[in-house]
Amino acid sequence: MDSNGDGIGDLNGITSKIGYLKELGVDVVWLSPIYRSPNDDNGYDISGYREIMGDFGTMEDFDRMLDALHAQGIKLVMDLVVNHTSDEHDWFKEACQSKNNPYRDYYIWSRPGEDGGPPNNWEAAFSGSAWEYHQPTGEYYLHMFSKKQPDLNWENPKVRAEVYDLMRFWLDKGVDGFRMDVITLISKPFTPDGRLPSAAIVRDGFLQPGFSMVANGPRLFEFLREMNREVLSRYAGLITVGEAPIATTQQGNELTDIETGVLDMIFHFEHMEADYAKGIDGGKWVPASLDLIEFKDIITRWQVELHGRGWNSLYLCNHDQPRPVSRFGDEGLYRVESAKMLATFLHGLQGTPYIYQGEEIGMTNMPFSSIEQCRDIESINMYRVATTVQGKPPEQVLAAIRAKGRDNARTPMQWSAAPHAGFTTGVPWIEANPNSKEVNVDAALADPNSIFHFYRQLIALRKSNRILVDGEYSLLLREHREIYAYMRTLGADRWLIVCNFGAGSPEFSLPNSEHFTSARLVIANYPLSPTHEARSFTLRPYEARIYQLL
Ligand code: TEU
Ligand code: CA
Repeated sequence: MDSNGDGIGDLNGITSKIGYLKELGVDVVWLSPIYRSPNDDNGYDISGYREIMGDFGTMEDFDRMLDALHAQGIKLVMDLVVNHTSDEHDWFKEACQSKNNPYRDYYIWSRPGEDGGPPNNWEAAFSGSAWEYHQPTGEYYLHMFSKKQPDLNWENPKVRAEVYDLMRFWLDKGVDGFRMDVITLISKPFTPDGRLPSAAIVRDGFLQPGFSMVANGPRLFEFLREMNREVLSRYAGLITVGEAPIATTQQGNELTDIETGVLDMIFHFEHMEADYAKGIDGGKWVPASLDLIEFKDIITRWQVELHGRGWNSLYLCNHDQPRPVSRFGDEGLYRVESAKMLATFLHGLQGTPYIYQGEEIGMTNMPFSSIEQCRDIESINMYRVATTVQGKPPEQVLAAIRAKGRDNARTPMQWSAAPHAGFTTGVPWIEANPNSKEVNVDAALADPNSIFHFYRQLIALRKSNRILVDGEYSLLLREHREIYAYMRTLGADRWLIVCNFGAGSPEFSLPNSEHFTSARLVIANYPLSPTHEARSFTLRPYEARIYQLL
């Protein structure tokens, strides 16, 4: 929400909407980076860790927002982005001065490779080599994301001490925890002679995906244990969630184990990749439909394997992902039904649900018709490389951005039917979705059957039913291609969750091995007649039901 008409959402705007979050039932707000930043990657490139980005307000605005959240019993989790800084951070500016500058070793530098080119074949997340040549000192520096996001050298104890210090700065202000950006990438796999080896060749050309080389590196646990000892353990009741690309369930358990873990929970990406085309020519930008069986298998593995040991975070969307109703549901005819179905699926699982702004009113992907409408460096760089170097047709590349681009989740929050979705009285930094006339908070609050009120009910259910928190998960009907059904069990209590992931009308039938004498309907996204059946029934498009079986 923009409070001053400059077209950019800000801290005072958030403060003005705390009542809305409270009504939804939100307990914790995770805020994307609000620190000083040249904004090459929407604030994930930080040039001042103890300052607020001017566009977003002042430190006084921040303090007021934090107090107002706390006054409503809502916690605040900040984004901690310490795998890299901005190239405009003072540490990096110093590091560029000379090879023997005291800050040189805050970053990762390397002589050119044998052929005078980059030291290895890693590709950056935002296209091109992960190494940028620094002419004045004749060395390359590593950047796993944009070249304006140089990676910090966690091998250097001074870097770690700086990070712990800035964490204490925010914790001493009273923030309640951190969402740690790509935290599993901080330990790089240096060879004994200090080099970083090339990645295995999985596709044509010199550059190869580099993430798998830096994820879950050799000293990751050591660093996170140190962070716990030095910072986290000194504050009571913190919430920590680590972003963990390429994490397996085993790593998930190690990181979040209730006894021996270092974080409360992680964001893994496995289910976000279930609709990637497979193989070396596949990936995020190649459209593929969701294989529901594969999706179930991924979710089930995380539910079953972490139960009683680690802890899951549950999400279908964030600022890096397209809108779930467009991606896994139906943004047209069944927008409301499918958004409620996806919400039911998510809130029935074990773990901590994360709702991304606008998901609770069923906001959809943006119909981008030109790259000029996009703001995200990932999409802009990919578009340039795909349409020039790779010679792909612009319309085809744009279609991929419409389906998967991160800007889908970054268009203005749709507060009302007013111009620019009621987000700003000025010109928004990115265009609002044209459907804001119908899809907006005002309309959702006024309609008792809205997606918003359905989310509110689901959140309330979780707060009054231990089974949703602690109950064991078991998958039903694994082979079914349209229905995702599962059971939660806690002692003698059993809840059945049935979700139709498609626009068809499949038959649900509870396996004969499951016995019950009566069924109580907990929640559903369609009206049901008083005499309806719980053992077997025909599902309507995107129908979802939760029953308590007695
Ligand atoms: O994202 C890291 C990450 O691995 C992805 O979600 C990333 O956006 C995607 O791989 C790009 O293809 C985190 C932040 O959530 C993201 O917004 C930042 O751009 C990124 O780190 C760099 O800080
Ligand atoms: Ca503003």
